[in-house]
Amino acid sequence: MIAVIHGDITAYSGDAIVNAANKTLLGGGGVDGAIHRAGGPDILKACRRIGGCGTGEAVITTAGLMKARYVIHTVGPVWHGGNSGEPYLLANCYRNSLSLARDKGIESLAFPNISTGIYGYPKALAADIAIREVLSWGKEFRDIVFFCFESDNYRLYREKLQTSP
Ligand code: AR6
Repeated sequence: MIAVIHGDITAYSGDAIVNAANKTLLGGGGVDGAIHRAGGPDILKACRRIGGCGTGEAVITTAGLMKARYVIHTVGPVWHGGNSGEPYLLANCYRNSLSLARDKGIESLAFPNISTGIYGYPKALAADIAIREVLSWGKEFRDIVFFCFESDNYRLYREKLQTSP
């Protein structure tokens, strides 16, 4: 089932939470900061051991003190106007996160609206990519949730998912 929730992704109690991280994996603002605060220092320790992550790639760690078991860290593209491979890289975030989740036997996971905060990706364009990728690669999962922190993203996902085939 694909669902849309308006709220804080750190409260998710399924198997895995996806984090919109940066290439250092050492934490930051936005959802990344919230996940590290809620999960505690074990996440940062695991991230240090991994050592970094390329744009569009995904890596997995413990979820520390959160209810979920894992955090999948993926690095979205910074929006530079759309002609620097941003759509391809954003699609890779969703695909690589789903592929890693499948390999780990994860059945339920939650995505934030990757790249649409500090990285400046236009929300409607990002939502089209996120929904397309989850609909085409997410069939094997029991639950996939789009966790929208902002009301406009929540409205966008609700509207677009109602009109998706
Ligand atoms: N739960 C769910 N979504 C959230 C939460 C939360 N607790 N907090 C923010 N969001 P952003 P990016 C939403 O900026 O654009 C970090 O510093 C937010 O409203 O977190 O991919 C990293 O370290 C927005 O819709 O991620 C990187 O340096 C969405 O999450 C950089 O930001 C993504 O916004 C990544 O930027």
